[in-house]
Amino acid sequence: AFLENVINHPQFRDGSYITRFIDETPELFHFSKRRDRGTRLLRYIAETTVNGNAEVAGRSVPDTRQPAQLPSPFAGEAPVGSRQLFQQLGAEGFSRWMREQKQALITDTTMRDAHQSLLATRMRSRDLWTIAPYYAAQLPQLFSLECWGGATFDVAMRFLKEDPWERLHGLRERVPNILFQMLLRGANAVGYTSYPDNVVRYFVQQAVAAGMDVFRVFDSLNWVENMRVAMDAVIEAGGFCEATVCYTGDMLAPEPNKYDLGYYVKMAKALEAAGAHAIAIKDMAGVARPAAIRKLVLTLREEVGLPLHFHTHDTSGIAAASVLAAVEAGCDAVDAAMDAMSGLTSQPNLGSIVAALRDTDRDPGLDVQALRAVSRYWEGVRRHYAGFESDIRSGTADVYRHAMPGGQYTNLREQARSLGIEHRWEEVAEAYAQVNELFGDIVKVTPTSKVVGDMALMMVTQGLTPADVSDPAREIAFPESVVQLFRGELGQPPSGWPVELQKKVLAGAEAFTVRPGADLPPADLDAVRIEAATKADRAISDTELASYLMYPKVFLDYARQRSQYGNLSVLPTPVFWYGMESGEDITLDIDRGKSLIVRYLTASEPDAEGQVKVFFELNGQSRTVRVTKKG
Ligand code: 3PY
Ligand code: ZN
Repeated sequence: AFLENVINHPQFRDGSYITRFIDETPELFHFSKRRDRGTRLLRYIAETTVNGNAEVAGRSVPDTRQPAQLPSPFAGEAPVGSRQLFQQLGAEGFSRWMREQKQALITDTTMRDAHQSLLATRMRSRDLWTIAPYYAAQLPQLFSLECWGGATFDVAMRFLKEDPWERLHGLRERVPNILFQMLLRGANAVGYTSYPDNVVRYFVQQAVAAGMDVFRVFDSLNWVENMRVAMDAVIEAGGFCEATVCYTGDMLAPEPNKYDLGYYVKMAKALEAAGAHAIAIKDMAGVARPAAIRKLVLTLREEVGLPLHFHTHDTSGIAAASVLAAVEAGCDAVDAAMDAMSGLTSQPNLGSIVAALRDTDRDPGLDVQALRAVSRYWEGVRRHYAGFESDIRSGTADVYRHAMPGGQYTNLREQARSLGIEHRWEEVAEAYAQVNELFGDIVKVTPTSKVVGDMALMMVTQGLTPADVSDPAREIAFPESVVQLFRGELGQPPSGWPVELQKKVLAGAEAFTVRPGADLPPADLDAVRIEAATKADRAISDTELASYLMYPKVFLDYARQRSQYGNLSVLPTPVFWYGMESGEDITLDIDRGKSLIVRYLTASEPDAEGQVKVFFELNGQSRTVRVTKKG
């Protein structure tokens, strides 16, 4: 349509001023482009209204489409916060400040771990962007917002059809003053596999350039060797390197135990020596009992000179006791989730932790009213994701036995359901604990936790006991992820793999003991960019190259949908998942100062070919979209 407009224009036909024509008549171009965007969005809405979004098929439907309630508007600029302090002091100065200051510093995990753990990571960018300016204006005392990394990167593209980098840019624009924090899986970056060193470096550089500040770097086997490349990349790119000790097992167990106090102290010292700016204690399952964390924090405060940041999950129902014990013992920063997104497999309750610390010498100094208003917003947002809520209603002491990470628990339950064994969940949880023992008692966090989960599901579905698995005479087709783990593709546990089981799993194949990145040839980034551009049939930006390096297929699928439908992050969440209701109006802000008003009228019955006509008004003009009815 644009080309037709151009070709038929008299100034174009007489052959003059071709470029001036384009320059002087931008409204023609804009009109056409906007209409094109409108058309593509209408196509998505029509298809979803008629056929639904496969990602919510068979799931519970929210009982409301009401927008979440925003706090009252505010005026003025965002007050100075942790980010300006970081920029002023530099990473090392900021690290000293963190350790010397008195308040309990609070990280809000709502925008990353909380929805990863409660809602299968499905929170859309739009819902994060909408509340972001309120954080900047009213909660500038927060230490950081954990808002990126972990599973969010993959899920954004795979299920939400969004660009994770646009999410980050959009947040940064709206929150200039509070540190942003991400979870980086060391050599696994934001994926489930080992990447070449230069890919990890490139990813980190792009993240810093896009506005990420604090990188919580961990290794899924607590192998410091495997963390160095990512840590160095963060430090070199100017980020704040929060190197992580993953907490597992029971540090206070009376019997000999490889995850004892000495183990953690040694690891924390190694991370300090490797250049970390802070140490995170990452209790991904929520098994660090209050007495254990107290002792660990007291000891680490003595043994290392870096600030400490405690992270846990509330799967047990009592994790706030551990957070308060950590704070009492002098832990510098702690993680929590906004009330409406807290509890169960998520982080403990931020508002309640703040209330519990009020008027103590560690009072976090947050505005209670602002917390309440922001939490009310999240409560409304959460309703739109009812389809992704899991069926757990209470905390469970069972977690002390199986030690599943909070971010995995609901996911594995979902996998069990899809295999038809959800009613045997207790067996799955028990098998998970048994697999851990078979594997030599390892750290279980993404991606090793996924391997343990795969094996546990296989044991339950095939009725295998630990004795069957170990028995050299019994043939077992191990999941591919287990073979890769025992080959050393995710790295090495401190005392190696159990020898007999490794022999059986590898069936003669060779294992390696060097860190995986040492053996992976560097990616030829220019060549990969050309490959991605060829496959996507368009130019690839620097950040898109980083996405493609992490998830080539997922990125290409996303890119295809993006060209088909345009930028879907402009759609309200109920519309994205469920389409529109007859007579409903929505306003889509497609660009600064440019919006589309969409009204859905009705849809015809399918004709003989299954074609449905879907009738809309777009900015008051009738539009019809034809959709093939599925099923
Ligand atoms: C992740 O890697 O996504 C995690 O949340 C680990 O706890
Ligand atoms: Zn977590």
